[in-house]
Amino acid sequence: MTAVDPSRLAASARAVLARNDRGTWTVPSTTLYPHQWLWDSCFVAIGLATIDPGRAATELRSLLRGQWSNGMVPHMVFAPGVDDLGSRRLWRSQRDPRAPRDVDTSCITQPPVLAIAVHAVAARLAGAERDAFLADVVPRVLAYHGWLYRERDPARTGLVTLVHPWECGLDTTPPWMAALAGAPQPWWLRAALRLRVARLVRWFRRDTRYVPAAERSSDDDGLRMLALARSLGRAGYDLARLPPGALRVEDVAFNALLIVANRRLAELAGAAGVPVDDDLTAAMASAPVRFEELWSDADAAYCARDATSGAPLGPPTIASFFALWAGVRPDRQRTLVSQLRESRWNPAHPVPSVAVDAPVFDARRYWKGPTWINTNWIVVEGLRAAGESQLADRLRDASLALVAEHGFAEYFSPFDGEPLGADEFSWSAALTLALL
Ligand code: 2M8
Repeated sequence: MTAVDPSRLAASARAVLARNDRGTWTVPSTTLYPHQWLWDSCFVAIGLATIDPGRAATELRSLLRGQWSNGMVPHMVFAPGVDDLGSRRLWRSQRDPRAPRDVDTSCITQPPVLAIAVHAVAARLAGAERDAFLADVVPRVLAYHGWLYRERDPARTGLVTLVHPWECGLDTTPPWMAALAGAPQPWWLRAALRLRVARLVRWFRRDTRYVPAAERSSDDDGLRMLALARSLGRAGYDLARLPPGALRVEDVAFNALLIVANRRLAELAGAAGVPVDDDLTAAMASAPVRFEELWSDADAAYCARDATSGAPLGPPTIASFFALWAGVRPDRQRTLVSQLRESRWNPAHPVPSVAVDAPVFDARRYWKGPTWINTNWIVVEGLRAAGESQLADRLRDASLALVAEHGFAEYFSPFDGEPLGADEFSWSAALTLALL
């Protein structure tokens, strides 16, 4: 393992964040991702909190300028003047009266790490600056969690339902892609896939201009995701108005992070003196209990579930380990911890996003196998919460050695550490600061 020089590594991480800084918010990558993304900005704020908490607070405030009047925090806030496929033209948020008037946003959300980030930033602020930050932001985060439970868990199951793979953050993760391929498709999409014209989409793709196609989502997956975004628009992005066969998923990563975020939010609300209403309090209390329903005995893992049929969506992925942070049944916790020591989850550069022996594993393709720094950071937090500090330290050290040797790539081959996707990637740099 490469020896890590902490001050050198921190200096390079800061340089990446400075380069990607757009004043009040940070792009994930100057080439591939020129807009603001929800969980990227949260990870950036968590890292920045360790060196410049004032700027970290600004990052979160600027993210919230995209919040809708119903409380939804969109997964993207668009930079003015950048128009690419899959961005503002796809969503056209201005047509929706709930969207903000002064910025364009997407119309779906992303993993709710906002309360976790607000908590991390508030812990580094003091006095009047902290009070003002909490007074401004906490009511808006409460509105966000209120929206998640009101509109995405109308049956009050304690589990939030997602309607698009982009909402889960691990976009092309195998369980979602399998579910998407099996969901009803419009006739034109079926024809396009059969005639293999999806390849033509490559001409319009921004990502493959910067990154080899073998490291990104396949053209078919990409086209299905674009088509799904379009069809959500026809239902007004409203879960209740989706047609019967539409994709509805109780996602593991999202719901695990929501449990952690709920806890942080309850603490923040207490500190800010803002009451939490009864509905939200009840939802927060039932979430950890209902989360256990996502355990699949057959897979010995927490798996996403089809919200309509209740069927588990395999194969298990890195998301199963996010449950360590949420806090789960002790026997299941022990199973997860021992799996992290098995070779299929513990190649030279752990933790792969899919176990290396899974038939769908692909070492270089996006969320189908590579190791990511944000998921490692989440697993480190989970291991610490589970009292597994030795294993947490080992994974932290392995993650730091990976970026020290191979740079702040978007993701890495779990076998040889080859940097993949975008380089100079913001959350890899920011979470390096957090891990340091
Ligand atoms: C990836 O997602 C975007 C769409 O939202 C894309 O593929 O263009 C994902 O890795 C997502 O988790 C991340 O937030 C985003 C920006 O880094 O890129």
